Amino acid sequence: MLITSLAIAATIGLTQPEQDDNTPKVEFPHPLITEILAVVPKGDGGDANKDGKRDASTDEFVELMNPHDEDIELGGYTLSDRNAGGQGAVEFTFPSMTLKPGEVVVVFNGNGEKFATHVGTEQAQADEQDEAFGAWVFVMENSGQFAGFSNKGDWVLLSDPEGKPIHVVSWGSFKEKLPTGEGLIKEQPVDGGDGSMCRYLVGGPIVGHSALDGRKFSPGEHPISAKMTGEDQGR
Ligand SMILES: [Ca+2]
Ligand SMILES: [Ca+2]
Repeated sequence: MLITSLAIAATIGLTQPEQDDNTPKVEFPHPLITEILAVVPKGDGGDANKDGKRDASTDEFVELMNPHDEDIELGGYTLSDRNAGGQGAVEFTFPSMTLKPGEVVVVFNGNGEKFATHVGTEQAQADEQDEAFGAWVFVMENSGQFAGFSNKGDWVLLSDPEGKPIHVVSWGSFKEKLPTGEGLIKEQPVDGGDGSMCRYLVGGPIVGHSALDGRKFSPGEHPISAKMTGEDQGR
């Protein structure tokens, strides 16, 4: 009887893999994209990197986290957009670093920016997590001021250290064909809203950040519910 039940459970498990909001969109050992800021809000409210001024390119960022219960080795993973290279392309390769379960990493566009605090680059990770963001912070050091995400249509592609496309989040319209590959996870935000595109649950959809909690973005903060319901509620 027991064996039969297990056999049935195993069969169901094989044919209908669990798909719920708490099952990460990506399998181990891959990190999960949890937020993308492509359309930087206008005015002082758009200063996502907290350097004191709003900039349409440098305040852009991609946030990822480790949704698994084992360490992730991030070294060699890349972030890129629809531009194939050269002018306007967003390209970033993580240096060797370990991302522990639940840890968050933010990669700012940051072209030409001088960050005062603990910020990593493609060459080396930061010496410690940045207190201002409560996360590991990196800067892409893109080659030109026009290297950034298009507001009208673009994508963020995460590829593994072997160059295999793992996860792509796209928005708007563009003439390029989306990347393809076996097992590639493709997502589009449910509702762009304004501000960033944000994932509330590790297996849930990506939606407009402002629709979730009224804020425009939250680099370094995942899940966002922690700040809204916890010790910062009365701030
Ligand atoms: Ca800024
Ligand atoms: Ca966030």
